[in-house]
Amino acid sequence: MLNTSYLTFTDEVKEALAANKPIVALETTIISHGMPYPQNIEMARKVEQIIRDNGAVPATIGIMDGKIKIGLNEQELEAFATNGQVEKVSRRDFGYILSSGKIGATTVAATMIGAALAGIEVFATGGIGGVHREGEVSMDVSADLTELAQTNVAVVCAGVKSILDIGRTLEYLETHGVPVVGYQTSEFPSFYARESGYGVDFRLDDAADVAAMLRTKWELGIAGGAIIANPVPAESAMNHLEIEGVIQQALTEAKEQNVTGKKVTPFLLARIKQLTEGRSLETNIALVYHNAETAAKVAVALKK
Ligand code: PSU
Ligand code: MN
Repeated sequence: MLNTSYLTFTDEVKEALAANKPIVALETTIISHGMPYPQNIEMARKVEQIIRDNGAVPATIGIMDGKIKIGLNEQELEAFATNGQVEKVSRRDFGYILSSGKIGATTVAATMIGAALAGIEVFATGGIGGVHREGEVSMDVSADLTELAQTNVAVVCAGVKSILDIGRTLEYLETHGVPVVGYQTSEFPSFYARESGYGVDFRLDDAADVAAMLRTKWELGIAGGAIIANPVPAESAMNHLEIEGVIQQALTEAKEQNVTGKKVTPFLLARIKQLTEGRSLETNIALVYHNAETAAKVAVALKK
């Protein structure tokens, strides 16, 4: 049986769980390692408000003081946004970070684990990790993908950034039985851009249809999550070809500077922001808000 003594909840989340209200999980790696201060804390606060405005309760997940916190108060949120010592936590890191009392920001994989332990079925983020370019050589494949293969949480995201190998990421997800749903799109989005040149497995246009698909899968006992791919709104989207040049440059620099392992994604995000003079960050924030809204609608539909 699951040991819930490692979990703590905010009152808001505790009440929502007890009343079987819709809840949307949120990650902390995007706050600690994905965006600079103060945009990260502004985003973290507003994304929670968007979820409330759409009828669900937000649960930002992170690790502190030997506990997996399901929901963070203002002071805790600030710590994730400003403390330079925050570790990046994926599946492998739980035992160490909890037992050592360190502060750990949860990635998509780790947030899915926390959400599932708490009984939360829907999670909103920006983009997920995937198979890195040249991943067939480096074997750099995000643990987000193996988590999606086994943990029952739907992840609403704006697709996969083309800092990754989108084609191989989709192949990997297919092999592991992870459905890739296009929410109001037939094309898999590429984070900053609405297009990628790749399709989705199924297009669904209503949150109710997404909820029905998820409920059916899980009632069948088919374990694992799903990707609900939600393109960035057109007015905030970047040009696919323009961002590609920037990504190429950031990737070359990462290679030259021997950036490897879990440092790769934060390095690339920060470099892309500099190279686009902050425009990539604006797009990133806009797509997170849109994902929060969609995730709240799916969470509400799952409770009907
Ligand atoms: N993609 C983004 N922003 C992010 C991340 C991914 O656009 O902040 C973070 C997420 O937390 C994701 C993690 O789970 O990076 C993937 O890291 P890695 O590639 O090391 O698995
Ligand atoms: Mn990696």
